[in-house]
Amino acid sequence: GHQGAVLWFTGLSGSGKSTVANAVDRLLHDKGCKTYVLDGDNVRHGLNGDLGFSDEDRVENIRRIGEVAKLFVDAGTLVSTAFISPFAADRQLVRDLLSARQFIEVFIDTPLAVCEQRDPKGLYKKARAGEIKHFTGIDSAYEAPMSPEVHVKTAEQSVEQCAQQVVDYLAQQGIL
Ligand code: GGZ
Repeated sequence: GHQGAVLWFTGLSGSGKSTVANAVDRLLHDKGCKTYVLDGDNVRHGLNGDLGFSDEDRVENIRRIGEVAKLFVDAGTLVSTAFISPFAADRQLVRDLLSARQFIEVFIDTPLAVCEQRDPKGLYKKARAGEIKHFTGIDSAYEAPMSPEVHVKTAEQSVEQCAQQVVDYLAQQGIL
């Protein structure tokens, strides 16, 4: 058996949060864990469909996601959240909702230059052209975690290696 916890992925757009979170989810599911992934696809269209990308809306986005993640933890699930969550204070608020072992901050540390080169949706190009305002890393801040539980460098390892690094941490902590 395992205990409920949040794997809180944070990083720039295009850093690989969702990709690594989904790879971790697959590994955990294969071990028989109860898992779930919260990301833009299932949260920003529905629950948070009323929110945009102003500072205020991002704060509210993360607050609601934190509360939902806590419900999953209460249900004994290993829930992975994949949102930029650019502000340290907002991530701290979520951390404070949970016990120390229940909140695992996973910093997907991919240099801006690499994210911009990947630009899977062409959003950086649009942000540079001024067609998207308040884009994280361009004209909106990203506050990197000071002491994440897991520090993943996607530019230096494969997706599978990144995912395994997260699973190894959970095993080390006795969560699995
Ligand atoms: C950042 C934006 C923006 C702006 C739209 N800034 O690469 P993506 O497309 O799939 O990931 C980004 C996603 C960010 O949503 P989050 O809910 O993770 O953000 S936050 O935690 O800051 O609330 C990007 C797209 O939405 N996107 N406009 N201005 N990303």
